[in-house]
Formats: sequence, C-alpha cells, structure tokens
Amino acid sequence: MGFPKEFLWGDATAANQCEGGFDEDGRGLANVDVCPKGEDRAKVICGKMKMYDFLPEYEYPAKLGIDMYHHYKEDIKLFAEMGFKVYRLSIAWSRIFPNGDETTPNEKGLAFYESIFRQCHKYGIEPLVTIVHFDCPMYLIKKYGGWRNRKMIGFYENLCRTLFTRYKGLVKYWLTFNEINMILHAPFMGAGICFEQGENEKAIKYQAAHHELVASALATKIAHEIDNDNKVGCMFAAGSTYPYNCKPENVWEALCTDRQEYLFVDVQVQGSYPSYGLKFMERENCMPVIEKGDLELLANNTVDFVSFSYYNTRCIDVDQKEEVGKGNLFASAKNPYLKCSEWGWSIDPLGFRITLNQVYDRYRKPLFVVENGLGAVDVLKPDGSIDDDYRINYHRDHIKAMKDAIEIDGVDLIGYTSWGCIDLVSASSGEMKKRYGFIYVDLDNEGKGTLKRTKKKSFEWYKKVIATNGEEL
Ligand code: BGP
Repeated sequence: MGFPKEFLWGDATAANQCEGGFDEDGRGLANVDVCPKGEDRAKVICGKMKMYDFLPEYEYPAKLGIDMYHHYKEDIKLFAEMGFKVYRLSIAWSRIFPNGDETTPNEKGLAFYESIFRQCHKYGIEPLVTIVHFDCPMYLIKKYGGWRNRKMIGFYENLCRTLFTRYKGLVKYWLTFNEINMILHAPFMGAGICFEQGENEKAIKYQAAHHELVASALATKIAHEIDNDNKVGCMFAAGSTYPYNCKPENVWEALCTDRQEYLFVDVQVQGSYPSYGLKFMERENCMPVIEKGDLELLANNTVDFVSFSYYNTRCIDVDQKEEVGKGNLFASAKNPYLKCSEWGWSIDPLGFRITLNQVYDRYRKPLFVVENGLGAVDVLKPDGSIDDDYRINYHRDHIKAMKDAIEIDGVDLIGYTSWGCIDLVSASSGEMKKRYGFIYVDLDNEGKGTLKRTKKKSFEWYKKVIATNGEEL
C-alpha cells in the first residue's frame, strides 16, 4: 500500500519570491515588487498603505529574489537530482503582458517560461503552473483598481488563452489563483486592492472574489477547450479551525471561520455559491454584483482537482480577547497543545490529516497538496554544511500524516509539492532568513551574499523519500 505508484512528489516556488529580474526583458512592474521589507509590509499587503512605486527609504526584496531568472537551469538540475516528478512554479503576469491590458504578449517573457518547461521535461519533471501567484501588473492596479474591477476578467482571460495556447503539450497541470481566499486577509498582495478611506472594504473584497471566481471558471473552460488533457485546479490556503474547547459557541465559531475560507472553494468545486455564503454576504452588506451568465459559467466549469497549502491549524476561543497565535496571515488563538515555529506558526501534523480528511469529505475530488513546509533560521557550519534536522522532522511527520490519510482514511491524493525547496523571499515578512529550502541560498536579509546554492542535509533526505515513494522516512 502506501503512496500510489504515480504519486507526484515535488516542491513549489512562486515567481515573485525567487525570480528577481524585475525589469529585465520587458517585464512590467507588479504589486508584488512594491511590497517592502520591514514593518510597513503588513500594511501594504493588506491594502491599508498605498505603495504604488519604489520609495527610496524602503527595500524591496522581490527585485532580486534569489535571482532564479539567471539561475533556473542550475536550480532545476538540483530539483532533478532530488528526483522531483513535478515542479510547481508560477508565471509573472507582467513578464507576459507588462501592463496587463495589451493584446500582444511579450515574446521574451513567453520564451523564458518555455525554456523553464523544456528544462523540466529534459529531466522528466512535470510542471505544475500557477497562473497567478499573488501578482498583478501595477498598471492594472493604477488604471483599473485591480480585481475590484470587472475588466480584470478579460485581461486574465487573455493571459490564460496565451499561456494555454503557447504551452500546449508542455504544461498539463494548471492552478488558476494561488490561495484565492487570501483576498480576505491580504487584499493588495492577493488581488491588487488598496482601500480608500470610508469604503465598504468587505463589499470590495467579495466583489473582487466574484471576479476571480468567474475568471477561474473561464480559465477552466478555455483550458479544456484548448487541450482536453489539461487538468485545472483551484488552490486555497487551508488549515482546519479547532474550537478551543467544547463550549458550543467556540464550536460554532470554528465552523464559521472555516466556512469563510471554504466559500471560494465551494464555488470552484461545486459550481455555485453555498447558501451560508449567500446569507452571509446579504447580511453583511457585501453581496457582489453578479452579471447575467456568471452563474451558468460557474456551474459549467468546475475544477478537475482541489489543491491547497497547509502550514498550520487555527484555534478559536470566543472568550480570549487577544489573538496570540500566528500562521500564514490568519489570526488564531494560541493552541496550548502545539509547538510553534520560530515565526509563531503552530506545528500540527495530525491537523494536516484532519484537514485532508475534511477537504476530501467535502469535495470528493482528487486532492493535491501544493505547499507545506517549515520556515526556519538555518545555520551554516564552518565547513559550509547545514544540518536542518528540524526541517526533516517537520516533513517526516507531515508526510506520515499524509500517508495515513491515504492508507487508513482513503483520501484520494495525487501529489505533494512541499514549499520553497530552494530558499526564497518570505511572502508575509519579506525576509530571506525565513528559509524553507532543501537548498540553501547564500543571501542574507540585507540582500548580501554570493547567491551560491548549497545542499542542506534535508536535500538527501527528501531525495530518499521520493526514491522510495515515501516508504523510507
Ligand atoms: C503561502 C504563499 C507562499 C509562501 C507561503 C509561506 O501563503 O502561497 O507564497 O510564501 O505561504 O509563507 P511565508 O513566505 O510568509 O513564510
């Protein structure tokens, strides 16, 4: 038993966190470029502080990333050495359409990703492509207001059509939007939205979400039309919410909290807004404008598989005034039964199994875990090696939980791409020292370093896991 024979082992990265080359070969500026390092980052990514360009007093880590733009061949070779069956990466929209609303794509941008895909295939690695991993051309934000504007659907459609046509035969697995529910938690990073004073923020977020959902259904439709072999998935930030105890109010709140996130996925998988969601949006005065034809489009173009990121569970205590737990931009009460990472994210492998089961029970579609990992500070030993046993332990426990979900619970899981196989810039904090990789990159928080890649201890470990199809952990 154990993992299915065809199980897709690999890892994931995102363009804006590793590529760099922010102004090379015609690439346009994007929201993810102007998210600075430091204290104000949180305000910027949440749309509370307008930052539409680079300001001299800030540093912007995405400009350089880990310079994968110039290192991708070397990096993919290392992924191949680990035995990846799949590599999840994302497209930087503004490399393909620098402003976003052009009709003709930038050939240099298209050629760059084509070269990446060919490189992957050279080693027998299947690319899994996230069409939008948080990025949005800045021009679309300045001119149209980002995803709050319905016109975005058309621009995104153009992007998708271009990608599906150009990469037919090279890419089969697509994700429409990374962590679509992040619109609620980080609207500038997730959907290019900045709020003006006095606006109904909730209404704007749900309107933007509706636009993304329509765009996602449209992408699914076009992907299937262009190539019947295309498999399209939704992607959300998962992690079940626990009631702090059996107090019914806590149980109820936990359910409501999870529903907030499931709302988007319910639409993408089941093809319609759930009743609780419609009631919520009505009650909270944030019902989106739904145009004629939208509901049919949503109903007729549901996804082929369900993917999600899992880092931690959450915990709800209605009596606890202060929210002290942290984790992937979600607020949470502190769970006294769990240890936390150095960044305060709880570590909960059984929670992973719980989440896998809950998602599968709800949707009964093939699942694909596309992010999971431990952000930690790594210490380079004098001989240049890195003993990241903490990372190995984290992955071992989570892979075991995944195995149980498959073997004991019958969850249909087709693949696992852990997060950040090669150290990259942290999305939430903009730091380099929050490292997830099996491969170390010599670059510090100040942007200094040689960019040299070094294998960590976990590199050989993950290689063994893949080679034995998860039998040797
Ligand atoms: C998810 C994002 C990723 C990634 C990850 C880890 O929300 O999809 O882009 O960064 O979280 O988060 P962080 O980088 O903040 O540690």
